[in-house]
Amino acid sequence: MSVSFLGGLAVDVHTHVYSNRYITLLQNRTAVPRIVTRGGQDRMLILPGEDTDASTSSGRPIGSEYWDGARKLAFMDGHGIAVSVVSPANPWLDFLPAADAGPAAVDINEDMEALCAGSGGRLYGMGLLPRDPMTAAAELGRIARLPHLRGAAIGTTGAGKGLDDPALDPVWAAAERNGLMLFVHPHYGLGNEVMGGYGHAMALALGFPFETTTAITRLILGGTLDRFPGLKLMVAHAGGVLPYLAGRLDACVAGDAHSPVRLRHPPSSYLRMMHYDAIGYQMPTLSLLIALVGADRLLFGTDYPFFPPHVGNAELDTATWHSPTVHRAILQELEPQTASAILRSNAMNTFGLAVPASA
Ligand code: 5CU
Repeated sequence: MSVSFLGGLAVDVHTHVYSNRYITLLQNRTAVPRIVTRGGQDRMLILPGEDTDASTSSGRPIGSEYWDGARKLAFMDGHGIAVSVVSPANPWLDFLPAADAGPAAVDINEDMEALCAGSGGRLYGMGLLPRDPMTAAAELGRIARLPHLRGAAIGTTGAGKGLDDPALDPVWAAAERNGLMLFVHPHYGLGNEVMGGYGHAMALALGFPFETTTAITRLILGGTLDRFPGLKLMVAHAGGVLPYLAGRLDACVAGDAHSPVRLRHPPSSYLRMMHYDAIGYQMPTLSLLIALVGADRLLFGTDYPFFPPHVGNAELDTATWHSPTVHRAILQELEPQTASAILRSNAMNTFGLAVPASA
């Protein structure tokens, strides 16, 4: 990677990959989530109800950029990314019956380890988890023994009842015990009934962050971080809108005589115990997050290969992608030390990564 990039090389902590076995699962399905072939092109339909809204019913194009490690590396080279911590994207294993989800998690997490092990030090990974809490806790124990995996993605519904579900305690305990990061990421969208008609724009711009906001709020209000203060959490998309609403949340909790919540601290103070990708697309979002939680909690991310540029599949690997470009540019408005911490060193410290000399 000889070209020099504004601010230097990056570590990308929010970048997705589906394993071949996962893609096969989606191809063999007849209901959403699924992959269909239309007009000679594979299209992925994953969001709930995506097939019933005329403006989203054809899903999104999907090609090998979603599973080919060489294409991931080409994207990284083109955008000054030395190392990526790759994670499986939504909807993980939420659609599988419990009996199938455990074995599928083992296979897909082994695929992730193999992809990272063969990347010459450029890729580390996160696994995925079955929804059943005891099986998920056991899988976290296995993930901890895979040398290139650093944690797991977890959806906002947990085992199906939200992240304040006491049944999730074995999952939090296993992640905390093994020092693994749990990456909280949306999939279902909130308020879908008012998000239709404009393609994916409203569901992804608003519904996804609203979902994350609600999920993390429930996690905090349920006292999870009082019970598991060493739990490492990374919240997608700059924390949704929770940073913006944190003061109001404190006021509403303090003013609610009926709340069963007996937290040790005001809800907003738990935000400082989590990590966030810096995928906010504008400086004011990043500034607010830095002011609330500290720059040491922010990590550069891209969301690749979602939100691709409008070029043919063959040009994707050499095209300029919006997210890494805009997020790198925003960081350059910060003091250099802060920018380089968010761009790479926070991730290296948080995930225990080494940047290969060849990068
Ligand atoms: O385009 C989309 O639907 C998505 C998605 O499902 N997940 C994600 O992380 N980004 C975009």
